[in-house]
Amino acid sequence: MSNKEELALKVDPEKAKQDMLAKYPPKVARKRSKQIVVNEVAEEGLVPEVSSNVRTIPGIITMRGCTYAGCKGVILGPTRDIVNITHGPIGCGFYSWLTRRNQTATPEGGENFMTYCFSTDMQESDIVFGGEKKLRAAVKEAYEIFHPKAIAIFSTCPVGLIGDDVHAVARDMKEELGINVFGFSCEGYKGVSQSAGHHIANNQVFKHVVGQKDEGKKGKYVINMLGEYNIGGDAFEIDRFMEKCGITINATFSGNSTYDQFASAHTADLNCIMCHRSINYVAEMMEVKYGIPWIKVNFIGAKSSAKSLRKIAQYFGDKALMERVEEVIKEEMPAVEQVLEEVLPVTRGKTAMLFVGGSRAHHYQDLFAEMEMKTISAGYEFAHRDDYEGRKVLPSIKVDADSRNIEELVVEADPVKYRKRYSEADEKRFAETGFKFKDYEGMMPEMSNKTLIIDDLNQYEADRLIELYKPDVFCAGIKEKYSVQKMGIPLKQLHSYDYGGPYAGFKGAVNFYRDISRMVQTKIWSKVKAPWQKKPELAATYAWE
Ligand code: CFM
Repeated sequence: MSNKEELALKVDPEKAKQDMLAKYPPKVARKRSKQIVVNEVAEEGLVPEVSSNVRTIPGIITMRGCTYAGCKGVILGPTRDIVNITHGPIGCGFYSWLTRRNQTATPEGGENFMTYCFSTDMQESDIVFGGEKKLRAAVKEAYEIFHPKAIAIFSTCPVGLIGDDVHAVARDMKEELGINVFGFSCEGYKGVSQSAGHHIANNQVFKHVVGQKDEGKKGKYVINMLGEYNIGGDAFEIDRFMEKCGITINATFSGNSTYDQFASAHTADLNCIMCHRSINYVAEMMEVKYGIPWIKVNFIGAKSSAKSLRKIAQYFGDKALMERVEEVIKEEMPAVEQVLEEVLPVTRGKTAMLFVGGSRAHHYQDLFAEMEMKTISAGYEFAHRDDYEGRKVLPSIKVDADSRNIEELVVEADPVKYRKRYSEADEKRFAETGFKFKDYEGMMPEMSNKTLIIDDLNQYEADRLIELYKPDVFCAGIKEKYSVQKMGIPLKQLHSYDYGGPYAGFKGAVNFYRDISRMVQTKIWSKVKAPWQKKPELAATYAWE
């Protein structure tokens, strides 16, 4: 055991929790104490309840983003040939423009509008007298210049406040222009985080796009990859080895995707979910309406990738595919193992903390485990209880007013397009082999006892965690990066990958091993001292102290 691992284990997690809560006023402490949980895995993967998907306490400096970000930026952002118009003042459009590193590969003659920033640039007069007229003009102008297949309209906060009806505008313009135009009521305040934006985006894409085109990609094993956004080229790597295996990805939601991929998504035979939080709604609805089952996969980590490939092959139950998958794994693994061997002497026994989004704080633990690094604390920014505790808790999740605010679509089997994807014989085979659908077990059952699980971590708690545990690497995003590094700890951005990546699949694992081994070796951050660390000049207390 390394010194760091020993040190981490010496920290009593319950004391660490109390330490973090001690500075809060009683009401805040009470709320946060339900979101900070010491992990304990009981039989059947039962874990303690984590309060999540609840409102952030104002002023607490959260890591979260807004509903508009989850809808426009996360789900629709990576689709290259839909013109995405932000209806609002220019800031929302400008600051959500090309910041997420979702890459795309436009074929010869194809369209890519991602490099453009479309906005209605609302002014004070639009806020006072209404912005619908301006929005109509913007849709028309975008159509005349670009002639896209589809135009999407995203509502920012003021749109909801002044009551502009983006859906009515979309309907009218669809009729007038003869292309698909649809709107999203994804005002930033619509939910407690970007998670609400995912749900809103899922609903509208399902309602207005999926099922519009009956010709999908042809292949023997046709799947959709859901919740893979091609950050740093992850989807390219997944495409590479899928192709090697002979598996056809019909649509990716939404990394490197096109309008037609969404429109023909209902033709695939299996939905594979990477990021459960952002896209499970579409998967569920596609199952009900079109009969496509879904499974959870994880292509973060070489072993996890191999496992997920085997799971897909098992679903199809075809011997030739199973053999091909084994061959591909055998071809891919030596290069991975070679680099792993190189880095292990450095990474073994080191510690990591992960506080990211709604899925990566879980998935990346697999990569760290491959490097024999221990995750001592982790949490999501905006995930729900099922992402922490597993889908088994779904029936017990209380729907609060904030969630009720988001529309739940009522979906039925399509009388024409519904098609059962497997036979009775398959069903028997699934039962015999224990093959499970909709099988997300969540983050906590896979984490060790006594690790600290923290939902919606904030700046203050991050600082305390680092002071108490001194992890070897802290994984979060750009908002956290510099304050953590100033405390002497390297920070790996797991949203943007710090301009690196891909980290998915086999080649991605190699990249990650190398990047992390470099980061945990360097002492540079611990040597940097700010003037006030050498000579404190100011001391302060909180108002309630
Ligand atoms: Fe899913 Fe994502 Fe994530 Fe997410 Fe995100 Fe992202 Fe993320 Mo940043 S869709 S939940 S809203 S995996 S943008 S690609 S990295 S917070 S963990």
